[in-house]
Amino acid sequence: MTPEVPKNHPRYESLVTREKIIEGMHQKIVAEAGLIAHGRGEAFDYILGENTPDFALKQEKLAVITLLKAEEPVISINGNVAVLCPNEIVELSRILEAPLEINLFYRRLEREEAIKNLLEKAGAQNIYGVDQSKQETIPEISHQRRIVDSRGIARSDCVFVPLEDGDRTMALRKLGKDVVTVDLNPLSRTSLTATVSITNNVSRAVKEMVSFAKDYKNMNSLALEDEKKRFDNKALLQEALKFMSSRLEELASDRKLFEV
Ligand code: PTJ
Repeated sequence: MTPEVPKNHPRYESLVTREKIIEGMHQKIVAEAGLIAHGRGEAFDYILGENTPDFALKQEKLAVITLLKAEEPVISINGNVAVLCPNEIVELSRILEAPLEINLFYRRLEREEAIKNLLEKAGAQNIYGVDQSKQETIPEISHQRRIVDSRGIARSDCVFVPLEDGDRTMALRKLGKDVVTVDLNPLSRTSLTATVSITNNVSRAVKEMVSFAKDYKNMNSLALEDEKKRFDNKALLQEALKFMSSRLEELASDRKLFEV
């Protein structure tokens, strides 16, 4: 049973999100390690100011363009993402025409079922990753995530993998696939090796990507290519780290902060 979070609590949003993750774990949607992952994310989000900075909006635009230009984009879903932004990820999948595939690090049938139900409630129709007759193995990946859907990740040229572990990102890149990710830690192996890294909270990032996807969807291919040239993934990732470090410096020099 989760406690009521008082609306006037100064950290209301953060506490409500934390409760969603805990409740998700009780419902077998989120892995136990998902709680630890969430805590790590929260710490980085605190440094970010719990808002989307300009560089992240640019990363999100580059991510959406990359997914729109892909031949067979796929969105990989894990427990944390399913709980944090089910409606938004289903909408993004619809706009980008990128199927959703459940692909878990801590793979268990009951979790796959629970995530499938949650996504269906949010409006998803054809969810990959749960039909055993369509399973294929990617030998380059060393853990449970090697089992993928033959209609989805197996043949996709561009996989969106929010909140990912580094091994799979590297394996998918080695297989020649583009990888788009969201990870609040700009120094994680995932962030460093993805084709496009978004340094933002997945709850904000996916919502903003939906809005960019609506804008870009009707752009012709040449205009989209020109727009893409405005953004450089590595430079934006460097900007993310510089942003975090200068924010820490600013906070450290803010005397008022220490007068509480
Ligand atoms: O549901 P499963 O079984 O597939 O497991 C999912 C987790 C997330 C538990 C699994 O993939 C895992 O262990 O991931 P890691 O290696 O802990 O990496 C998660 C990354 O996501 C870390 O770098 C966190 O900083 C980051 N992160 C956590 N919460 C958020 C986040 N990034 C963006 N938004 C968040 N809300």
